[in-house]
Parts: sequence; structure tokens; C-alpha cells
Amino acid sequence: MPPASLLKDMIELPGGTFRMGSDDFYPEERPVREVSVQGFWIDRHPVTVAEFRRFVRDTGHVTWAEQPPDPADYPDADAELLVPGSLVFEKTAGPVDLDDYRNWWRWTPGADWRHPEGPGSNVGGRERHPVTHVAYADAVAYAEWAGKSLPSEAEWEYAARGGLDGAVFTWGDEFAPKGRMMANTWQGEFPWQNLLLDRYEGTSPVETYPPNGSRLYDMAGNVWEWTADLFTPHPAEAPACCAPESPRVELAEERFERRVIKGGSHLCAPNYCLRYRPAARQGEAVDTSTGHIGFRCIVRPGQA
Ligand SMILES: [Ca+2]
Repeated sequence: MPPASLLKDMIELPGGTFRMGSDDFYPEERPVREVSVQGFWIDRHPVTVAEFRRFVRDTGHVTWAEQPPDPADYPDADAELLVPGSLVFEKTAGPVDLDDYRNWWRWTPGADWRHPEGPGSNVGGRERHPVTHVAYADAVAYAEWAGKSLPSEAEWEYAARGGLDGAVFTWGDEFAPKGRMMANTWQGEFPWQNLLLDRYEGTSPVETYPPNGSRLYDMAGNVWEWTADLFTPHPAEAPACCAPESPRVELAEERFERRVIKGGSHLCAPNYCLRYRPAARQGEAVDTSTGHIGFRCIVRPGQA
């Protein structure tokens, strides 16, 4: 049994068997199959800015986005891209070609977890928001520091379903039951018109919306979350909409492996990316950080 201090703000889930994936939405979620997981503990909410700050203060960790890239990793990249930075979402003035995510993702030198919109921005007042602009290695480093692990995709999806086997959303089959917004997503026409029915344009404080059946918060929307699983491109994969590659990687022709991210984010809109669902998945290159990806950790029995 892990020590009580480790399990603070974590929820214990018994092992079980569930239907993973969906046949009703995007190709990369298919097919539905039965999967079993052992029991584990999982963070009640995504790792927050305040929690990540404690980790950085304790370890001196410098995130991937804050480090100058090794030119050897990006032999074809322009010199101007070989500086610390991250991808920042920028709302457009009107409708744009949805097939090209460069229309709304801006490579932004100086953007990192403390400066989510780039130099001049800060996280003041956002201590309880999920940390963002973390690459896969940053999530792994945090988990190791905390004595935890990143979940597998199956563990993450099992937790997200909260006992509602086969449901479309983590709370049921209806997007807004009785008009109630259940997650921080994007209402309106992405990427230019945000109706803010859920009140938040960017990230929101964790635990703003109701928990799922396992008392877990933000398992849908707000930020995508890294999992430990390698992402294998699906033969009929839908275009990567929410997992932009840094322009450096695009030039370097995918030198970095992709890991599965889950949960959807505040940028997921029905007209573009209906992915605030437990079955939804994308593959993000491990060197890439953005303003809409964070993570949470688990503890497996015997780990501590
Ligand atoms: Ca929103």
C-alpha cells in the first residue's frame, strides 16, 4: 500500500474490464474491444501550475520548451526555429481552411509553462489551472519526482469512463444534459467563434465542472493529457487536428516518436474535433508542447 501522503488527491480505482474505443466517431478509435486493467490510484485532476511549480523549485527541472533544441535533431530547420519555444493557439478573425493547423497554431519563441501565451504573458491567477506547454519528457520527469507513473492509454480511458461502459461522454450520452455544460470545450465555429457557453476561452481551473462517476475531474476537455503509450498511426487515421507538430519536426520528418494523448481540450469543437470523449485519441510527437496539453499521474499497487 503506497503511503498516504503519496495518495493525497488521488482516487483508488478497482481493476476491471471495459469496452475501449468507439466505432461511431474517428477511425483511430476503432474497433471497440474488451480490455482489462488492474486496480490503481489516479490523480483526481490534471497536474496544476502550482503543483508543477513545486516540482520545478525542488528539482530545478528545465522543461523541453525552455531548452534550445539540438540542431542535430532538426537538420533541416531554419535557425530561427532553433530557439526555446512552444506552440500557442491564436484565434482567427474568421473561418479558415480547417485542413491546415498552421492557421491557428503559432510557433512562439519564449512560450513555456510560465508564459503560456509567450513572452509578456504569465500564469498569475492560473495556479489551479492545468500546467501546459509540457512535452512528454517533462511529464515523465514530474511523475518520477512524485513517485508516480504516467497512465497507459487503457488505464486512462478506463478511469475516464468512470463506470459508464460504452457511453459517448464521461458523463453519459448527451453533451449538455438539461443544458448543463459538463466540460471545458469549444462551443461555436472553430477556430474563430467561441461562444463561451462554458465560460472559459482558454484553460479553466481544475474541478470547475462536475466529476465523472469515479469522482475524477477534467477527464474530458480543458487539456489533453499525455499517456505512456506509443501511438501507432492507424491505417485510416483522421488528419491530426489537435496534435500539431512543431514546425521543426515537420522539417525533420518525424524524427520523434508519438505518444497517445487523451481527453480533448478547450479547443475541441463539434465542427472540427469532437474529441472530448473517453475513446478519443491523438498521437503527439514527444518533443512537442502546446497550450492545450497537460497530464496527470497514477500509482500502481506495489509501486511505492
Ligand atoms: Ca471553453
